Amino acid sequence: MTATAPVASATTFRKYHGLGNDFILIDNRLTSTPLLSSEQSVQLCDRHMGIGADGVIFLLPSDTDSSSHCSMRLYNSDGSEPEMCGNGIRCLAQFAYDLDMKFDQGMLRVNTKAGMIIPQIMDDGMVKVDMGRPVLEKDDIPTRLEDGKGWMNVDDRDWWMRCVSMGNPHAVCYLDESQQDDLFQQVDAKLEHIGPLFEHHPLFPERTNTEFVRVINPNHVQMTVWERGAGRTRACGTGACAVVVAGVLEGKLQRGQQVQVDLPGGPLIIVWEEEEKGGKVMMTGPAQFVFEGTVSSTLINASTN
Ligand code: ZDR
Repeated sequence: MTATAPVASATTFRKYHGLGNDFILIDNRLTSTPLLSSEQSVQLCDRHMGIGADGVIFLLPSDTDSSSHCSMRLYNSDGSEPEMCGNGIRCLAQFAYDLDMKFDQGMLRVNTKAGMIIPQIMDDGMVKVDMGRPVLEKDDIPTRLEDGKGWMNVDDRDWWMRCVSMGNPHAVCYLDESQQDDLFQQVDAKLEHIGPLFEHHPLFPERTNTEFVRVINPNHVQMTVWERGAGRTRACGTGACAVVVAGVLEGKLQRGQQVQVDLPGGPLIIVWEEEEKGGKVMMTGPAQFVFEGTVSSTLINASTN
């Protein structure tokens, strides 16, 4: 038996990352059904037995909204399907650009399960994304915390949480400023322990992404993230947006100001526009092509059985 499967029955992919949040991109423009199942996607995300990624993203035709250029769907590395992905949509925009898709004045209108999201490739190669308006109503986030905020006792400690949806749910914790440097290190060191306790807490009916933040100054914060369905990742675009929205609501940051959010994989620039300017969140950051390849059909077929 040969080690390599016939190319004719295999699926081609490209790998991209945004600040180390890495994705397998599939050109799925010929059909509106994702070419891979959630189980197959889990296989491909495996860092030892697959390609390795935090998720698989499908570039689909625009079938639900004629004003869009395309649609995006994705699976987390655990096979769950999130509504949105901030770093992922920057990678999708770069992927579409590399496939020579037609943009409208540099912008790509993308249907997602969180509505229309509009990335734009800038002259310096960065991707700027109109992430839309944050969702703050508790039932829509969703969370059972009153008013979408409150204290939670997790791992024998009380945490003040502020919840925000950027299409997907986030619970943001600004660490007590008097001891934030120590706390940040402690939290980061035991993220694998406390992250799942937040992710699966009954206060979050759809589970949650969780961010812990320290303030460097009102235009600069640092965060670490435990992602729903993916665990510790190097970056989280929707998370960085949620962190800035929560920071404004908590009185730590200013609305309409540019904020640099340092993630483990590098910085993103986020602005939450004033209400009169539309109230949207704008995110700017990189999207990097890494390599392309063909998946062994043995791998794909194995995960369907
Ligand atoms: C956080 C994320 N990587 C991004 O960049 O926005 C999105 C991935 C989806 C996330 N794990 C979820 O909501 O389940």
